Amino acid sequence: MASGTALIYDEEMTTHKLLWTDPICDIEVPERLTSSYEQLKHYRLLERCVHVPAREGSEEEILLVHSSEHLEVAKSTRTMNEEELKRVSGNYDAFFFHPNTYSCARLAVGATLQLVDTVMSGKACNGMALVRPPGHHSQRNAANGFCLFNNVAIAAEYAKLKYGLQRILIVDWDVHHGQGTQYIFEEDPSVLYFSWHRYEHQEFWPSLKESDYDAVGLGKGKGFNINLPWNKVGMGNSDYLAAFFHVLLPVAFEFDPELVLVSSGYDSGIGDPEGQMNATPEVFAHLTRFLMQLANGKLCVILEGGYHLKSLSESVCMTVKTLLGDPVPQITGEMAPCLSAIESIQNVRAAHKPYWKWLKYEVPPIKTATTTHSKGSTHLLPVPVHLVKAVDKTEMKALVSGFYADLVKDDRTLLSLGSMLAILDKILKKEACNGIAESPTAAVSVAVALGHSVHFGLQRVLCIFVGDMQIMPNTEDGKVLIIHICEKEESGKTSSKHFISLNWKADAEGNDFFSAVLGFILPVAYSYQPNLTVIAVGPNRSLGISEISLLFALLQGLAESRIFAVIEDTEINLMQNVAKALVGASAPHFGVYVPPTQEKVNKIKLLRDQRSNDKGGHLFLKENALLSFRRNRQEQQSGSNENVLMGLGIV
Ligand code: X5A
Ligand code: ZN
Repeated sequence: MASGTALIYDEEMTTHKLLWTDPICDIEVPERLTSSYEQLKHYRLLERCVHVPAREGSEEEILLVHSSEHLEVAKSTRTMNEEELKRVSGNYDAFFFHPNTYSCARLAVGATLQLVDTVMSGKACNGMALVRPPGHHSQRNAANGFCLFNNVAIAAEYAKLKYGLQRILIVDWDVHHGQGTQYIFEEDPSVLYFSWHRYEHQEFWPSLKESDYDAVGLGKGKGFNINLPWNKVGMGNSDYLAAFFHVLLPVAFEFDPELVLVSSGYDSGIGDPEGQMNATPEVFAHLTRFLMQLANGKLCVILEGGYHLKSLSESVCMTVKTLLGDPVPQITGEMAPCLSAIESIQNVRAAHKPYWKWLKYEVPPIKTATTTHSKGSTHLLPVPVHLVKAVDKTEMKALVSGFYADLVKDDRTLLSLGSMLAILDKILKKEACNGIAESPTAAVSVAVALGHSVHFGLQRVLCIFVGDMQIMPNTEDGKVLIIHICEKEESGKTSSKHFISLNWKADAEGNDFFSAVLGFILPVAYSYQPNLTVIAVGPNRSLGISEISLLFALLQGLAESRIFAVIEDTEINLMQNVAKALVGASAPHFGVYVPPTQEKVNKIKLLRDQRSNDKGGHLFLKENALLSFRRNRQEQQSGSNENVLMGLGIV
């Protein structure tokens, strides 16, 4: 069993530098190498590594990946003057030549191959190469994004050839998409390429369609190219860990590589001017530690980007320290990935589900979602909830104009519909388990929500209205069941198969509502088997806060706990209690159970009878069933377990 960590570095690679002004390229400086190296020295990590000299990669090795034209152009720059260098550089997107560039690039290739040899021969079990220029943007026939030769891609081809490897994993945690590496291995199932990258819906460099999650590889290589685009800046430790847990690691373990190469850019770390991300240096210790579990520990880390010298050098140290086997530092901060990250993760998982068995399990959704605007009362919620960005006004106008234009009377309504739909979408896509929306007009919001849910494809939506509400006519026939709980008898509206009017005014203690919930609402709900439960609370509600919380608490057994709350004219107290019930923080407290009045018992009985006539299967207890249950309960006191089960209808 091999041991030791190799470190490969050659000061010569600091001689490649920008000779003119170019605001795009001026961050790729020689100090990136020297400051990383100095920091390794400072932490006394250097002296613990096995030092392996760099060498120049041969032309033959470079030709494993690149065209001879590309090699010749690069070679020809050795003798050029500044003006000529500038002209050739201008042929590429974000690259600069220096008379020493060619030689440095050959050293970068050779250093990478030395690392592969050291690890493959067992002289060390893992290691890192500090190289410049970087490689992952470089393509068969072109320099690109500070890269001349694709060091890591050459190393993969070299390892396949020299050691007969059949499965190599490349993990590209640089913040940019290594499109060069993707192109080289697109059709190659023996190299699994994973890259996460700042993308912002194709706004961020290199702004390619093929950097998105749906680029999964081509031909035989289908499933072996994994892109995880970050559509927001500010991704942090938890987003990176979630990406490893839910995308990279399941696939990597299933792939079972014989060697792991890391395109190790640290521009994905905090402080980097390119990445604008928030991950701290410690996260790289964790990422490294995870990858050490693959390929019998054969892990080669090769430097790519990283432009904040302090962040870069600290992250390099975290990586090397972990390669050496030191304990990994604790990760601090919020441990839940952000919604945008979850969205990207879910998209890439969906795109790769056909190719990887281990992606088949479901990713747990976030618990409760709500939006930021809508009067800004969310900070008063007593429990952690996820904030969703509302759909913006123009987007919203376009969306509602199709179906619901007639419902939208003013801007405030439009705005609240925007928040409402953003939350509902998370629930429909199973990215959030449940959510709360505030609305100035709950009836309108609910009408839109129901339409939207049915449009999305839900077959059964249970909707419980509490309070006075002008319930919009429901045109989604059969797909929505409405229970309206209100104080006043509704004239002209009779209960039907899909509409139930339940007049109920809770007594002072409120706990006679139990009998309505247990005796009617839950049985109806369970026999309906909704895919989503919507609970809307409007004005003049006849139920108190604890009765409403009870509804939320007890309806979580349905629709995979998917509950959407729409609350009109926020009463912060109500919001707080609903939020508590949704995150499962606490159940409402009731005093002593008071049986309902005869009038209420009759009311429930009447509704039940109506329902029973309508529908075949139901969960109402018939009088005799109730009797037999009671009898068994009495017998149970004599201590027979079987009778308990019988009482519960299990045997
Ligand atoms: C290796 C690397 C970034 C190029 C950015 C060009 N390249 N705007 O991080
Ligand atoms: Zn980069």
